[in-house]
Amino acid sequence: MDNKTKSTVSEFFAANPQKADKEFFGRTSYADRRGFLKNAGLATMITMVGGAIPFHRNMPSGLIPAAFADEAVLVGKDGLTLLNDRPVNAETPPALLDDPITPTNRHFIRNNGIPPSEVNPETWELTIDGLVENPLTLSIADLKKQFEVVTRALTIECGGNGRAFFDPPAKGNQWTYGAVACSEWTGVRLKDVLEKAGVQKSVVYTAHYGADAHLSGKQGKLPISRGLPIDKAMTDNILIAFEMNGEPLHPHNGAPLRLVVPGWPGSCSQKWLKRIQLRDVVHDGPKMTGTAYRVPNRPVAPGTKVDKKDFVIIERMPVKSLITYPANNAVSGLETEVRGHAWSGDRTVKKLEISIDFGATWQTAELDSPVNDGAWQNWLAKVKFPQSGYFEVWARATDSEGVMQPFAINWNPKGYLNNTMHRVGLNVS
Ligand SMILES: Nc1nc2c(c(=O)[nH]1)N[C@H]1C(S)=C(S)[C@@H](COP(=O)(O)O)O[C@H]1N2
Ligand SMILES: [Mo]
Repeated sequence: MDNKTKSTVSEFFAANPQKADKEFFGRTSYADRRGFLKNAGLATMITMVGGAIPFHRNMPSGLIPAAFADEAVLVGKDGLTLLNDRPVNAETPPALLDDPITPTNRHFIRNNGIPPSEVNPETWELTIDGLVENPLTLSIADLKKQFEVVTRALTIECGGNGRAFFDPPAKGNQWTYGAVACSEWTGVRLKDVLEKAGVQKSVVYTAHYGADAHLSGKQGKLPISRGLPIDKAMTDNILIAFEMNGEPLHPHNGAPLRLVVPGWPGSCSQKWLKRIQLRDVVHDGPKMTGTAYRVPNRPVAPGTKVDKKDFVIIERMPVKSLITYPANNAVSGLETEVRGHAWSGDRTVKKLEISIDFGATWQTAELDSPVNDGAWQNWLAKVKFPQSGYFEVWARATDSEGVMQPFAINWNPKGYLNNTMHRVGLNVS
């Protein structure tokens, strides 16, 4: 299923309505779907179409309202591009990421398996075990009661964001720009919870387990289980989150509980979080080993075959920026505002520059400080074009260590960490 071309939701529903129902609405059978439509689902559908649906009882299973037939519609999401339907993977066009804080309906979705279909926040439990003094089993109410609840804007970017531009291509979801977001997360600090459990001296790594199912349907087989070096896990801005933008998490973004690890590959931020185990060896769960979320230990020429033993685990994400206004291919006047975001994992961005002459000259944009550690930074520039015609706006960020975004891709076999400059084409008149 990986690496397939984009499909529209209507094609997806036409090909296999039952499956589409399950993927989109979390229900399998026709009967369930009808139940779904009569209750919460109907309300959602009504919101989506903007009015009551008098004949809703007659709607066949798998029917996506014609009003949306050609758009990628995921309930509670708006305007995302569907890259894969099994598992659901969807990215956000840059122009829809313009808000300083990403609304939930614009937060991308990266699933490795099938999300749990029945989640009950009241009975959900998180276990902390392995090499701890006191293993803990905590409900969400316990988390809220026993630990300080904090709200922070935190950036999550998928390690494979930008993979679509690799040449030779790399297998996997063909993310362009939009596997990144900065929502406001509410939860408790991972560090506080681990401290309460009592981290034993021998611990070197965490292991995270979620409740999603493997695509094969095999019981007990996990789609993904990643972890963090214990020093990273004990830093301040990693959250065990139960709210996103002031509301319960979206089902595809990990409801009812997830980790949020800003600045490191999104895969560290386990969704549908059930268990954190502390280990005295580097975690070896699915997608921790082999070449998953790893890059060669040295720069390699495009197309190079690299021995597995020469791959290292990706830690912080590199410096990067996005232009969120204007949209690519927009029509612009001779003067326009240009804006976007910039980030660099575990660092801050100190400078953002834009060019309208293919990189010959650069102008410095106004760059905000992050609202808190782990949040992306918003930037803004006023641009004057000398005449009408086709122009490109390029943006490049430089981080607190003086590292700047490159023009060319730092190619690697699995298509990770593409932080090349973002460009948008404009028709100026
Ligand atoms: N349980 C679980 N957690 C997961 C994943 C997953 O498939 N299952 N995908 C990971 C990856 S690869 C990324 S990039 C982020 C994406 O978070 P989002 O879907 O909320 O945008 O979730 C991570 N957490
Ligand atoms: Mo990811």
